[in-house]
Amino acid sequence: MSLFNALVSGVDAAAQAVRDASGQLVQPSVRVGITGLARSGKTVFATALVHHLTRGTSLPALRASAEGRLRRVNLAPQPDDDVPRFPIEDHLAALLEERRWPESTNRISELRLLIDYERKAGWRTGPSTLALDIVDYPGEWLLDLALLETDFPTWSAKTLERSRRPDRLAMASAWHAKLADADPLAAADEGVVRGLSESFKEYLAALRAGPEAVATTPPGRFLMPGDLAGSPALTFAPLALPRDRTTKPKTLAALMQRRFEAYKTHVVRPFFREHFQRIDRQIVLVDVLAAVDAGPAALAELEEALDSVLLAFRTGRNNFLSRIFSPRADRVLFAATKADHVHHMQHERLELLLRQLVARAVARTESQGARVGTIAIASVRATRETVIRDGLTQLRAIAGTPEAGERVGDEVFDGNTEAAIFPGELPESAEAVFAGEVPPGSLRFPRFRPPAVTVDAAGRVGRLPHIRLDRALEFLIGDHLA
Ligand SMILES: Nc1nc2c(ncn2[C@@H]2O[C@H](COP(=O)(O)OP(=O)(O)OP(=O)(O)O)[C@@H](O)[C@H]2O)c(=O)[nH]1
Ligand SMILES: [Mg+2]
Repeated sequence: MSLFNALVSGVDAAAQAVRDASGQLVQPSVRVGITGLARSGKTVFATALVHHLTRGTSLPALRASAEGRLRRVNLAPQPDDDVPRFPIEDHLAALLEERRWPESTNRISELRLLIDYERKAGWRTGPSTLALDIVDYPGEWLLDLALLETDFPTWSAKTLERSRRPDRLAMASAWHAKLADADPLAAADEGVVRGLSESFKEYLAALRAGPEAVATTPPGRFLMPGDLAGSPALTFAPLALPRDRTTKPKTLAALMQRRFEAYKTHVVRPFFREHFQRIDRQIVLVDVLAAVDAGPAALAELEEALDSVLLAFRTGRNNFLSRIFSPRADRVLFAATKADHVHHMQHERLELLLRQLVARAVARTESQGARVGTIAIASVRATRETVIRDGLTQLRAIAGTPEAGERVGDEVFDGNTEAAIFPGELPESAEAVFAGEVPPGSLRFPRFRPPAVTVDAAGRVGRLPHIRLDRALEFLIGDHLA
């Protein structure tokens, strides 16, 4: 590094474009990770973010926007050639032209935006450019971190034990039956391995579709394989091992153990090293409403999953994990999504529920030096507020177009009719849910279609409404635009 560069980067490495030793322009950049469990709203969040930044929407809570310092935001080629691109055009077309939500995704993807902005008045005023890299990846992958500290016999025993819980027995019965037929000490047979693995995956899928609604049983890639579907590293399953846990060479147990280790080496570690470790700012999206609606078991499962997610951000204290990677994310924002399903008078409660769910995990993460925030948002607001009169009482309700096939009470919607719906009152605390004080069916959160956007006489397409997306952005990148 030349003296000039050393001086420049020493003065303000983050805000100045500097040249590295080879004369290449080093662009200031910030990498924002967008994660959450399946269907939590990652893709919609990323799409809405790009939509508003590139369209120059006024975003009052994002200071650079409020102060009129955002000049222009453009898509740019992403920095990593080996990561799929976030298909922003398809997602925008779905929302704006077809009025439907983007397709579900099961792999990591990335997109780069170049934000031209004016620095704040002061000694380093003037135009600048920030590269904003957004990375959308399944939160289930973070749950795999715990596997790194586990060996095959321990993982097998724990996974089996959990599958024998009374509420899970029915879902696991087909897999348990296959397991009873398999002798761990018999010669390894690929057919048996595949059969067990398939059956185990069906159990995992049933868990996710079941009343608990969230899948927190690793391996995270079994239901979210990305490009690895069918590879040997994803073809294994727990075994009922003998008490002394012996695994002789060439046995079924030895092969399963080898695959389990391959999964850790070829799938889990590379993800943490090559992707997670490089994230500067992280947003974790949480569908609190769905979990509250699904009941105590789902909420407890969600709480546990969020705790595991945060484990990934506090490896500093864990000697074993910190040798493998050290995360650099210094801000983590937990966001309760789909807040447009309830009236704004309920938003405070929604955020409070989220805060209670992540409380334990947050305290530990903050002690690691990262700033943690919580917020209730709607990336795309699909409803508006209204009042339903019920005799003399007025109920604070929302109105939107429920998706075709959604039902509320006896009514089944056709996907084109608008309806006013009283979603019910959120409980005051997570404890109330755990105590069973929220009767099943007392909340109504049908899925709504995205809002219809206006098209003016000149053919210009209007903007997607949102709730507090700008506040989330300020938390995530506001300081980089100062
Ligand atoms: N009303 C409303 N619904 C939303 C919002 N964001 C997401 N949804 C709903 O949640 C579903 C899932 O959103 P996605 O963004 O696809 O979620 P994801 O986390 O990317 O899901 P996977 O890719 O399947 O893991 C959507 O299809 C919508 O039905 C929102 O802001 N408001
Ligand atoms: Mg997605």
